[in-house]
Amino acid sequence: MKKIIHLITAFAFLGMLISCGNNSQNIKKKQGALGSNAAEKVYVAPGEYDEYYAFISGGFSGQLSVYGLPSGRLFKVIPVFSQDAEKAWGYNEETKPMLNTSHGFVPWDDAHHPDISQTNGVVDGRWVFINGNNTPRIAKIDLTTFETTEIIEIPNSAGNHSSSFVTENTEYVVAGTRFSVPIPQRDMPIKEYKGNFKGSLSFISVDPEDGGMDLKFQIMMPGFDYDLAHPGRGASHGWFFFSTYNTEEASTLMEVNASQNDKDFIAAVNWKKAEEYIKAGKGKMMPAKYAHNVYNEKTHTATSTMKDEVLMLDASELPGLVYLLPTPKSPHGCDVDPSGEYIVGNGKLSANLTIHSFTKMLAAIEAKKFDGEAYGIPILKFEDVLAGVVDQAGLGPLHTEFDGKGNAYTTFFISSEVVKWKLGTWEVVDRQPCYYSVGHLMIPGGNSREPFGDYVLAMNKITKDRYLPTGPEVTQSAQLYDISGDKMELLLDFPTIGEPHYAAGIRADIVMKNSKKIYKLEENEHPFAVKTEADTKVVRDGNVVHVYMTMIRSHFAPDNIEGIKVGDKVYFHVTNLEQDYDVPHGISMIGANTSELLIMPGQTETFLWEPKQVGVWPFYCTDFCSALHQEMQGYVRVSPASSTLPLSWSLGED
Ligand code: RUQ
Ligand code: CUA
Repeated sequence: MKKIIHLITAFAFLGMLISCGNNSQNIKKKQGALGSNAAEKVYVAPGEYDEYYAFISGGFSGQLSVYGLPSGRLFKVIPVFSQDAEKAWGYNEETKPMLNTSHGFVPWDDAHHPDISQTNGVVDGRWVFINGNNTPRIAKIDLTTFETTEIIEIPNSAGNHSSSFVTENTEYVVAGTRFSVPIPQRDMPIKEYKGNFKGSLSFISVDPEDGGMDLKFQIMMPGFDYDLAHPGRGASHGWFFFSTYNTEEASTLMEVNASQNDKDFIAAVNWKKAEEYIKAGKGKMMPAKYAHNVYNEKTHTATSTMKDEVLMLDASELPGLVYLLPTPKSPHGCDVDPSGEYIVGNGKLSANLTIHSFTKMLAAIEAKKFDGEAYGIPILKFEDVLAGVVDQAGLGPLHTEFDGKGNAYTTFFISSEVVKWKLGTWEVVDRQPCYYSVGHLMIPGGNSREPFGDYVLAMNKITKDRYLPTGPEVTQSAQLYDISGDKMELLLDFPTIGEPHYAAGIRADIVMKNSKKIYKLEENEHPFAVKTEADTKVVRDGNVVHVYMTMIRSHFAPDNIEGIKVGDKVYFHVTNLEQDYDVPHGISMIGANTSELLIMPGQTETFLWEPKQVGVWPFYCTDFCSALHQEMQGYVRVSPASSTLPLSWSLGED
């Protein structure tokens, strides 16, 4: 007990420490090390473009925000695991199925780690993947439309945190469970956690053509907490590394009970071996209920399919599938350098950073030099796999990124700084304070073979006095440093949406040339689309009414509707007939219990209106689309439920 109190005091002290304190010619080119001052380096003149896109997780907002670097300007907030009134995401009939899960409609999640798709180990700018922690899900955002187009739920997982990271050719998006649970879920005493709860690591394949995701297999693991992960690359392509904590397998007072072991593990998973085992029929299908939601760009509509089984490989039974690398002490970040040789484990409670060598790991495996096992999984000897140690670099290390020039950058939460150190010599070469308590950091392309090593973005948990106060809650923030020279230079603070965890960055020209401008009307296969005003109509089926409506500058067709009755369910299916870039129209209906719809050129969206009161009710365009935007309006006449007034609709008849 004495020991416990001692530890608690130590943590309280740590807590105190924390709380004090292709138009490429248009793209801004950095001024380099001789640039005169910080303001100039982040200034992107009016009409010019930023050099990089940064996709910053929204944490508990369930969203992904899109910023430009170096300016820190916000371009878009992409709803992923959220309902968003601005985009009608999760409100319109087309996107509601995207938020379906085995627990029903869940319009929220905690999104942590975006990662950009790769080809040959280099970010290719096709998709961004991001995890939902809370109700475990992985989402895919299409970077032609900057919209979420697929969400797959992860069964046998809880606190889907060591996710979502892609392999070198986006063969897989990989997701690991943070919390171990009974697999399959069942009613059992919590106190029997040890040995009975299990972890799972999920491998979701990505179709190289259309990006379609499929949960290919899961690996059943001991009941540890799987915190973060990164893929091998280069020589270590085919492996995946996961940091673990709570190798004590405690279920209560974790801050103490999961901090007992001197070393936890980095689990090295040989996924090519997993594929061999699957071919040899060593996987077992087990029942598992999870939703797979896909947005179809042709029909502009999402569908949700409930799946009922998953292929499971048991790491305890399949030799060579997983090895455990001892790593001090409750490691958080698990980062792999651009060459694929070094695996960096950031022990939150350790004074040192531990770097493992992939080559040494293979040699130790080859020589079968094991130091015992955990549930049948061999443990390698710490000394045998160790490449080096960065000694006493700071307090509370969390995450590491790489600049592609032989340097690594690690965040320290407690001492609130980014520390730059050299791969191979392990010496610290620079450090810069963060304001305050930095979590993740991001170098564009940082999780790849070829980082763009110009900037590092630190994402901070606490801002205190850095911005104008906004009541008890102040914004969280990112800080941009120039790392093109020997010394890091702080350039900019900018506020973020929600709580930023990880971010992913890419050179702008790779993405912008693919950006979609309009939806072509002739390709619109929405079942309720109408492509000319002549085809617009209103159809009654019992108390369900379908309005086939169009919008174009500056009117709706039809704009007068009569014959609607109290108690009807009225679906407005609205097609924007514009075929010009950046000419959306909106529509909103008084009393409608949804969001307004912002409809892109050539797109069809649907909202439901259930009129409760007799009267003549207006609707209008919500997006200032033309000089006569204010004239873009209409009326619906609602009669009593008993009315026999027939349906009629018109445009321009006085
Ligand atoms: S976490 S601040 Cu959710 Cu990636 Cu480390
Ligand atoms: Cu259409 Cu305003």
